[in-house]
Order: sequence, then C-alpha cells, then structure tokens
Amino acid sequence: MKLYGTLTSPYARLTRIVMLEKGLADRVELVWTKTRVADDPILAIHPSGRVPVLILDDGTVLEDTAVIVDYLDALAAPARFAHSADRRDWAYRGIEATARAMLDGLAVWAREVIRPAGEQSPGIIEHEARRAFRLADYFEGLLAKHRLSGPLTMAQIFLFGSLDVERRLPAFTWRDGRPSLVDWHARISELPSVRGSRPPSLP
Ligand SMILES: N[C@@H](CCC(=O)N[C@@H](CS)C(=O)NCC(=O)O)C(=O)O
Repeated sequence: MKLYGTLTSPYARLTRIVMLEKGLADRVELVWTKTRVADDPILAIHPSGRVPVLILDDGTVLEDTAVIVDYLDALAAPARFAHSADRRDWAYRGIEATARAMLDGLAVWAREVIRPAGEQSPGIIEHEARRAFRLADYFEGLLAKHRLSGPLTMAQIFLFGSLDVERRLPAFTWRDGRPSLVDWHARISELPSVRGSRPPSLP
C-alpha cells in the first residue's frame, strides 16, 4: 500500500507515527507529494486533493487521518489506537478530541499566514492564536493525567502534532511559561516512531 503525504502536513506525519508504532513500515511505501499547486498531483489520486491518503493494494482510496489510523490499527495486533480496548474511556476520548481540535485550529492558523499579506484575516489569526495558547495552557495542566504520560495514545500523537506546528509557525510560542509541555515534547520527540516519521529534508 502507498501512503501519500507532503513534507509539511502534520496529519500525514501522525499517520506515519502510527504506521511505525504498528511495525508496518515494510508494508507501506511512502510517497511525497504536493498540494495546492497548479496541476496538483494528488488530484490524480482522489478528488478531495487532501493528504494523508492511503491507497490499498486493491486500489481502495482511504483519506482522513482517523480512517487511516483505524485501518492501520486493525491491520496488525495488538490494537492500540482506533481499536484499543478502552475506547469507552470517555474522559480519555474527550481529551483526545480536544487534542485533535488543537491541531485543526493550528492548521487553520498556519494556512492563514502563508496567504498573501493582503488576503490574510487578522480576525482569523487572532481567534486561532487564542485557541492554540488556551489549549497549550490546558495541556500544560493536564500532562500527568489521562493517558498523556504513559504509552503513546492518539491524544499524545495529536498533541505532539500540534506542538510541532511551531516549526512552520514561529508565532506559536507555546514553550514560554509551559515547562511541563517542554519536557513532555522533548521526551516524545525522541521516540523512534516520532523520529522516524520526520519528513526528509527539503530538496
Ligand atoms: N481532516 C483531514 C485534514 C487533512 C488536511 O487538512 N490536509 C491538508 C494538509 S495538512 C491538505 O491536504 N491540504 C490540501 C488542500 O486542502 O487542498 C485529516 O484528518 O486527514
């Protein structure tokens, strides 16, 4: 199967982390592509033009991080992510959803600031910046609880993906005054799956 991503997509990186955590690297070919360009190559793969997208060997096209994680988790036992035994741990599920919301908001912020200066919306930037820093405070206070400190969970993967947006968005200065988050991020960054999911350097 083939997993398409761009060098900058945080969502694509999250699916690579899950692929590595599940020991599936030898079954997945990574394909680096581009989006939002003329003759967008991903449009030849599927009409939404979004990454990540996983093409199964029978040609089935799976887009969306949650669907791809679901598929990869089901492929190799033991189930740990979409199919973990504790999907009915609603306190945890709520936190996972909030970590996902953080990444979704940061993706909007990061996209807004790469638009031409005259087309950017200060209102959207301010709204998303407030959300991102508010959620950084929330997670700073929560790190010791709710499966954020133990073995890697989807909540942790979404939180890592969110914090990692700092590489594209220097204005997201989440490190200031959040020592627990800084320590947590440093530890997660060293996990083999997280290191291995880094995109190759730009040509
Ligand atoms: N809900 C999707 C979001 C994926 C997404 O926003 N992908 C971006 C890159 S980070 C994309 O492909 N953008 C290209 C476009 O919108 O045309 C998921 O979870 O996979």
